[in-house]
Amino acid sequence: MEDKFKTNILDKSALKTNGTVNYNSIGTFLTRVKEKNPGEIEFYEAVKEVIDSVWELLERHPKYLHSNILERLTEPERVIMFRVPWTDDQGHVHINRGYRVEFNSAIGPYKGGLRFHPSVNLDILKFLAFEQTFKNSLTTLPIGGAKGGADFDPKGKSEAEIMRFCQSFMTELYRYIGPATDIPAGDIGVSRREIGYLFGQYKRLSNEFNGVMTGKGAESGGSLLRPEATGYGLVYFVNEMLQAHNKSLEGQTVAISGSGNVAQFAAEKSLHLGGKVVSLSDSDGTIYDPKGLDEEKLTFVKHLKNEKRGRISEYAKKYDVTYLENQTAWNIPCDIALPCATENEIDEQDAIALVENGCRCVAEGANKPCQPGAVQVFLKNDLLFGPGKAANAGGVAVSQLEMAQNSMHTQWSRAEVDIKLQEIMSNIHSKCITHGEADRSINYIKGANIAGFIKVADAMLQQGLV
Ligand code: NDP
Ligand code: 2IT
Repeated sequence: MEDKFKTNILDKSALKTNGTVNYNSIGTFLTRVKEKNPGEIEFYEAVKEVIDSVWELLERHPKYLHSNILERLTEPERVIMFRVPWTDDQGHVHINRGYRVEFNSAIGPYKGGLRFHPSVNLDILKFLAFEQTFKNSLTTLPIGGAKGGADFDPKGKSEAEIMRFCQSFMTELYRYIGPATDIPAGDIGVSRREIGYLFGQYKRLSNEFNGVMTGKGAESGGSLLRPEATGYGLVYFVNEMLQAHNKSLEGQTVAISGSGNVAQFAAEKSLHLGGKVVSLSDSDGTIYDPKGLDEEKLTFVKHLKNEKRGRISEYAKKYDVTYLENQTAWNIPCDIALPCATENEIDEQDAIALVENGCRCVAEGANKPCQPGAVQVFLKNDLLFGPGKAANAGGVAVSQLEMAQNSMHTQWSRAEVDIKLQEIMSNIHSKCITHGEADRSINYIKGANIAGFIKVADAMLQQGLV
């Protein structure tokens, strides 16, 4: 049976079986993705990266092509779009657009964050939900992939406005989610504060206190170490990559972008492991502190960003260091770069600058912060490159640990969660090596994509055409 299909694929003609059309080359498949999702550039790039990695595997295992698993995997199971009306403190009416992209539930209930940012649109959320599907698979935990959010800008809003927006958003979303169906969490612009308001409204509407959301405050059933998990996990992953190449973080200079949840705790764990963190940023600019952050400076950043909701330029004023207005961190000399702000923040020129300034390791705390051209520069120059779906998976992994604790009505200690997080990041690293080992080096992108793909695809085959 397999041989027959293999012959058909090599015939270079579209393979027709039972009315389904499969694809005889990456090119024809990707053209079809482009045509079906016009203008969705971010989604297309995310799909292309995965397909480039897994195509060889598909050719060796025609069962995937025969069952048209690629087309099934690139079509979200469900997309929900809805109106979010709310009033500001002056009584003016505003309308935002809310979304939940429930991408794939083959290995578990839909799971992924909510993003509140003016740039949110369907393309970005489909890309993030697609990535999330493979990331969640890589964690080895039973969670499917989703993403959601709204084109709402939390900046400059009062506490009451944030609460009213969250309540209105959840008043629509609550009917589609549940602890065994879809479990949202935070992302850009959605932190413990917003999760609290969203969860409160869900509880009120459903009359159930359950594990429908993760990233809750510890008093509301949140897991200890969830706030730290993405940043800590990122640095644990970097440590694994360095150790596999007989290196360590001790004494290394680390450039970090962003100053939100992921960046803060990536900086904290880098400090714990002996790194020198020289930069942080926000959408207005970057601070360059050649002496490096310490615990006191980091406490200042957390207060500035999480309580005061100020700008990172205030760090430069307080500690009398360089502020690079409207500039990124990628011209700063460093050994390790950790982009932790948003997608596409490192382009090809930035990548060349990083390499020329001595950077040897890049790991993505954000989702796809490195543009495809930048990734090529890193690979050509033999840098260690940790793709987001592996390197930043610690956040969603601890979210799943929060679900587990909620369903058992218990709370694990910080130390217990930390040990599990380290084990998970180490397992993800091992999977990347298993599937990404090449002649002299490890292609972590290929390793992560193949490992993530196999589990989801096999589960889909087991469950039939649904
Ligand atoms: P936060 O909202 O806490 O912080 C985001 C940071 O990135 C802020 O410093 C923000 O600056 C900056 N930023 C956001 N958008 C832009 C932009 N368009 N241009 C420049 N800077 C920008 O978000 P998180 O730290 O939670 O998320 C950061 C990244 O990590 C995202 O890519 C997210 O998808 C990813 N991620 C998050 C996880 C989590 O658990 N939170 C898990 C895995 C990945 P400003 O305040 O000026 O907007
Ligand atoms: O991109 C991500 O992995 C997240 N924003 C975390 C998702 C989650 O469900 O914890």
